[in-house]
Amino acid sequence: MSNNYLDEPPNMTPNRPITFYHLFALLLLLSGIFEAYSQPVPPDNSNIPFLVTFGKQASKKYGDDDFSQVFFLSIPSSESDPFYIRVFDPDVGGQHDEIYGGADTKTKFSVYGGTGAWTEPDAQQTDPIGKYKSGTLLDSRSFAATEKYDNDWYAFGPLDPKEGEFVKEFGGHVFKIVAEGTEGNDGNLYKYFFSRSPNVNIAIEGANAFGYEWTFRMPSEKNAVSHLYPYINEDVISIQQLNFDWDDDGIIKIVSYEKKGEWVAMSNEADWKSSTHQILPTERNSSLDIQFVKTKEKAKDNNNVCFSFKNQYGEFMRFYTIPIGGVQRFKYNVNLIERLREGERFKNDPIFAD
Ligand SMILES: [Ca+2]
Ligand SMILES: [Ca+2]
Ligand SMILES: [Ca+2]
Repeated sequence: MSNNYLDEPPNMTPNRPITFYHLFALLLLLSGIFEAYSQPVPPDNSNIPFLVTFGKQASKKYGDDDFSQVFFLSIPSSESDPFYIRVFDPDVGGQHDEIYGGADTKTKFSVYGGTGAWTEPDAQQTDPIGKYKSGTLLDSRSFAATEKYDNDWYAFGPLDPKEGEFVKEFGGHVFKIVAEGTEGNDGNLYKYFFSRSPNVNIAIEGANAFGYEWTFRMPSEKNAVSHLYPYINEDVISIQQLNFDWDDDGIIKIVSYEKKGEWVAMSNEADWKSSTHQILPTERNSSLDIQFVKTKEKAKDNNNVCFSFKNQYGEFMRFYTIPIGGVQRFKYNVNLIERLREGERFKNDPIFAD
């Protein structure tokens, strides 16, 4: 391909045969389709290696505030084929897990569907209190340390999509999976995949997963950046972010069309920090990019952190694995000089100070 193609701006010549730009556009389209099919939790686009749930005797200094983690899966109502909830490394021992003084921890995974699974107000809170286990229990299993499921998958199911709670707002049926650290003081590190198959990961088209509070392990590499993508609907005018046990591991910042990197108040050891941030109309109907950036010289290798968001009404907000409305990027001016100036301006921006 000649350099001419690369140097020309797109869409200048009508009736042009297939060009670099067409191929590029096709590639973008295909990557978009691929994205809509991918359903691991945490998602690939988060750069979060594992979810974490500790046993209830664990110290909160290990990074889990409540020894419980809840996710929801929404499946389009047109779906009728059975599916499986696959859990990677559900055991608490051997590889991946965080063990203190012997592996004595049990984690119970429970799958709920039916009326109230999501619509029960307690299910949309972030603490494991009240009727948060609402709905119909469809399947449940406890795991301790076991070689059989160490560094390997366990599959709940087959599940019938119609057994989820029908929610008109989502155009589909919603399932809930609760992970509880019922015994012990160790950390269970695990991942989910919502799959067509019990034995391999085959994504369910159009499905999406979300949680209100994510407790997760940061990558161990220095300068690593992890992401969460809270959806900002048209009613949001301000958000309150809450984070627990960040352990002074670097910077947590909000990136959006309007925010190049607005720092949030950051927690240290076993405490919560929160801060409130304004949302502009241009930041609505799509997802913010919350970046967790490891900046320290001595990177921590086992930092677990919890994160959640409230809107101005005090309602917890959903972080989807496939960001709704796409992920916002800061809107640089198109003019290169302006863009460079903006980069300069924001470099020294104090942004948010606690
Ligand atoms: Ca393990
Ligand atoms: Ca232990
Ligand atoms: Ca931590």
